[in-house]
Amino acid sequence: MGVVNTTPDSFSDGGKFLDPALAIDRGLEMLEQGADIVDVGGESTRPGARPVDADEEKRRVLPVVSALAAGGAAVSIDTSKPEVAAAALDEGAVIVNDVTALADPEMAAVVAGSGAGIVLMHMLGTPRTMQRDPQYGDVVAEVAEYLAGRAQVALDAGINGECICIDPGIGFGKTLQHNLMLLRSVPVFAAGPYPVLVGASRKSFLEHLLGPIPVEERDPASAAADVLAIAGGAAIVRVHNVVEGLRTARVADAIVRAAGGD
Ligand code: HH2
Repeated sequence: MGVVNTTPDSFSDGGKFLDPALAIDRGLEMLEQGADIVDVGGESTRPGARPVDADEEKRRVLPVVSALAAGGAAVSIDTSKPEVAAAALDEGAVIVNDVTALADPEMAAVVAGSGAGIVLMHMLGTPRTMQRDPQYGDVVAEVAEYLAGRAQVALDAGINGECICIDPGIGFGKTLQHNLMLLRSVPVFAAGPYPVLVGASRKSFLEHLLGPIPVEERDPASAAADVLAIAGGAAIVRVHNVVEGLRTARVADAIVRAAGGD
């Protein structure tokens, strides 16, 4: 899954693709580079980010979603607003990536009615507050229990189980240790009935581990996390650099499959 953020303030590509024409070019380039999914977002969720209203978010993402879908991309819309999701699905998006995991009950109805895929992600708190001293008793058990509960909410709303994907939410209300524990525990999440998505790309836990590194120099470190996520059974990795991300995924996947003998 390649990431295109049409925002002024995303932590990695903020301000680069505010112009829809540039965002479309970037998304089409990702498609050509081999991305299976292009995730389009119009509201940053980085720690401390300020919310954006639905009209502004739609203005940012809809032309991009529409052009990428027309260009043959499987588009995922990264939003927690039902109104934005519904409009993006009308423009051809096929997956809703909701970092609040259906916090707005209307979102479940939008997704159920459309037959789209849904990514349910774990976050502790909100982007404004999530990195203020996050605490868990047992982070892996709590995140797994939360995701199972949200998947049940999705099923109860009429979303087909085959359309559900779960994501432990790397960096969303987690300390370095929490992130490392979750990445190490991908097999726990992958043992359940739903495919697992992992988004470690360029995130600040890498800096907490390694010291300051500019975001655009974080791809090899991101790849280390992706390899272990894939070895642990992750089905989708969310990346900013599709060329490097795909090479990483293909090598990791080939090794996993060789080990399985199929
Ligand atoms: N991470 C980000 C945004 N959306 N969605 C899922 N499912 N999983 C993630 O890990 C995830 C996500 C944050 O990355 P990015 O979109 O690059 O930054 P920003 O939120 O600042 O736009």
